[in-house]
Amino acid sequence: MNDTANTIALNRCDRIWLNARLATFDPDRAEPYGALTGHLIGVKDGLISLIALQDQADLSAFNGEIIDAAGGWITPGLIDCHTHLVFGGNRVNEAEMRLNGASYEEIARQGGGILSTVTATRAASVDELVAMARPRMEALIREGVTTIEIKSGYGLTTESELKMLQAARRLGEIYPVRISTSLLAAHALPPEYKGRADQYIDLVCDEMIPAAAGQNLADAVDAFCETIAFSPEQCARVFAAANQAGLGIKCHAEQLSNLHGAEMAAGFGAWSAEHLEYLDQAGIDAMAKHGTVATLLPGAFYYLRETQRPPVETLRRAGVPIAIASDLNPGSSPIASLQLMLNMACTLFALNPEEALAGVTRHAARALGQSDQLGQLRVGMRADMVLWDIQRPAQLACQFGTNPIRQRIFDGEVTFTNRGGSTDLRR
Ligand code: DI6
Ligand code: FE
Repeated sequence: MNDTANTIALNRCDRIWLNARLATFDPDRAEPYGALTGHLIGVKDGLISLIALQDQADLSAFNGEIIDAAGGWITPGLIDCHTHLVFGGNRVNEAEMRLNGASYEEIARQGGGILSTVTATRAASVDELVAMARPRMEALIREGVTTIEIKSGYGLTTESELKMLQAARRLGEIYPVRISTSLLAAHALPPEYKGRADQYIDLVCDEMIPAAAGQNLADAVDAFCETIAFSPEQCARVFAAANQAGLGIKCHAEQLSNLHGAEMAAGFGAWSAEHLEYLDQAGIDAMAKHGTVATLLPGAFYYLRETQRPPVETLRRAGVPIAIASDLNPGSSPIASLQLMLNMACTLFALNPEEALAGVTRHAARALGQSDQLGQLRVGMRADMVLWDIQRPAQLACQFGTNPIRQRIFDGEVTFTNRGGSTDLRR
């Protein structure tokens, strides 16, 4: 990787950034944030092709594009590794009920909650779902998010679950963003299966998972392991089917109670277990053993006014990688901001800024099974990056609301700049 003095070959780049500071999040670099100063970064064919000392580079012979970062920081593109960004309708009425005293579980038991979004989602076409999702997608793109995981789970029939995944894939065609999709058919029991949860799980395993895998609509399978959703045994059947279909595994676990869902999911080699407020030591040990990422979702904790915090210190001590995501959804986290989550992860869950940022870069990539190509500034990885007007990386977690993004870079191309230019965010 290191060339000799003054002979660094820039011909392996078609675009370079000079005068940047790099927060690489490369674990092989000792500095906090994997920070590098005095280095240029170059891209070619959508990949990071060079990271090298700037004063050893011969710029005179370079005929690609040169961008002056003017002392700004470049980080990997942000990754929101847990969202329910595609859905019909909204639940502002229920939010108002909760603000007047009703609980999330009470509303769910009355047929509201997830099921009211199911009704609205079933009634929508793919085009309508895409149209409704666009403002949420654009908000994340403006913040420097370059990869977004999107779950189904508001259709709960084969046809409407696939429709949600089609809408998610379509968003990835419209916008310069990488979409990772998860089939979350085991999110809630559809009303037509009332009292027959095991039969619904049969449908998920025998029909939905093979269909989603066969049409390449899902990258992973998720399940909501909770008293108001599905038991660990039912979720285990779903994950066995996911394994058989060759899909990744993710699990909503220990959000409202401890059913030992994370331990069960880790045993299936899950990429991640998510929420985890009620996670216990056995769950942590299993996640550490199997390399399962702990995805923490401070937006849902905040919005539901939870008081039980996830066991961050114990996760840390066990060496479980911690990711942070928005959980963007209409009920428990109607918040289209990953930058706000960086702050909440620190203020509510006591992560430090470096951990929070690793949680939306390197560890988020791992929670999507893509740690080999996303989430770090490293030669050979995808050139998804953000150039920020900040003095130090911690600013991204310690301030909120000013969005200090200067350039969003996707596949090596500058796709958004807040210094004028087009406001159309599409490809
Ligand atoms: N846990 C959550 O926080 C979301 N889904 C889940 O399993 C909530 C989804 C919703 O309320 O619509
Ligand atoms: Fe969720």
